[in-house]
Amino acid sequence: MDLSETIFKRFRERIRAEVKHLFTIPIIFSLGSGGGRILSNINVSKIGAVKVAINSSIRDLRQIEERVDLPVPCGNGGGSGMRPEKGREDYLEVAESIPYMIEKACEVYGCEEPDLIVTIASVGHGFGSGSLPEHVKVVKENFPNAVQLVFTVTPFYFEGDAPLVRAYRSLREAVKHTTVFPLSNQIASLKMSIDPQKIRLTDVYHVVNSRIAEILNTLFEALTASEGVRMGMDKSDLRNMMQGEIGAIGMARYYSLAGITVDKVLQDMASSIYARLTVRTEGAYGTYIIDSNEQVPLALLNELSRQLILKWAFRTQYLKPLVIEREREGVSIFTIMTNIVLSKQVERELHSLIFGLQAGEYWTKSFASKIKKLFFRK
Ligand SMILES: Nc1nc2c(ncn2[C@@H]2O[C@H](COP(=O)(O)OP(=O)(O)OP(=O)(O)O)[C@@H](O)[C@H]2O)c(=O)[nH]1
Ligand SMILES: [Mg+2]
Repeated sequence: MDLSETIFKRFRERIRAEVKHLFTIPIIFSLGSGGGRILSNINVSKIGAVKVAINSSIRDLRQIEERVDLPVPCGNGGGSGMRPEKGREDYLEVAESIPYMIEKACEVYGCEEPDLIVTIASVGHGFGSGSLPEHVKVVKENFPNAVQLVFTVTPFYFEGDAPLVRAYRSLREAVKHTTVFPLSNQIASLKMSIDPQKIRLTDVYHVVNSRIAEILNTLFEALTASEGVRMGMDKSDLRNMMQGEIGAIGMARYYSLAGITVDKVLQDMASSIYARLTVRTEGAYGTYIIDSNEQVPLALLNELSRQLILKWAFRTQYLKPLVIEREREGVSIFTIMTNIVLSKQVERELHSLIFGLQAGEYWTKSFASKIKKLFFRK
């Protein structure tokens, strides 16, 4: 064994000994019917989280009750009728019990306090849209030290302009309290090459839900790794990175790292980001996670960092990768980017709506002015 290898080995062992940080995710909430269906696909057998589905529709809760731990009905049980104000009222009936649920989940999980509190909401109709801003506020006020990871599915364009306006109105309020990761149904279906106008809606939902659940399951698995952490990330690193209104997460998965180029990784990560992003001129905050069944070569880390800075406008300030090497199937690589402005995202989405960048995306000018008023009023 030559000298540099010995030093490298010692270095590796030292990093390993120092890193104890893996995040606790004791609870995952869902808000709304779509949110509940995605939550029902989340696999918590390894991460140990309690799944809590909150909704004003008892019928929709029944559909998933076997695949969540706690269905929480509210309102009159018949849905919030596409009225966000009603959704908000319905949620406020149970809002007080949210901190208790989180504490109980911590007890079950065996942690003092949560590192991460996850929420998956579907916005565009009544309950999800109305409850989201209240929910993120309650969580933030009661658990100021926890990092909130909030995912929201947004409507397909064919649903009409009202759901989109409701969705963005809800997001606009929610981002005052925390960074939100939007997952657009429209963009997801386009990037997965499914045409929502040709295939039955339930099938489209099914495909989109499975894909989103796959991304989240793999992400949670990495964030809760209990071994093999070669280069760690702390709760404060994660918190620092959650900047600005909007964030995005991209994932690439391979059987092995052999023959994988960084260009390919970036391409694959970009194709799994279901939002139209415009990074602020000051750049994006973010980092990446590699959860691998083989040793990760330094060259890959070097090149990935370099390209994210060069091509994705990442600032280096919070760029602290999480590198995990352990027995598992394949390699998963994620990027988490934040510090994106909601109005910029809407602007880009509007652009493709109005000018029809993709078939089936054409929309009217009156809709544009409606949604523009939401964001671009001086
Ligand atoms: N990906 C995905 N999106 C869904 C699903 N169900 C609904 N959505 C989307 O989520 C948005 C909100 O719909 P719901 O979740 O049904 O609404 P809700 O919050 O239950 O609202 P109310 O029923 O009016 O109280 C819609 O615009 C749909 O496009 C689903 O199973 N998967
Ligand atoms: Mg509903």
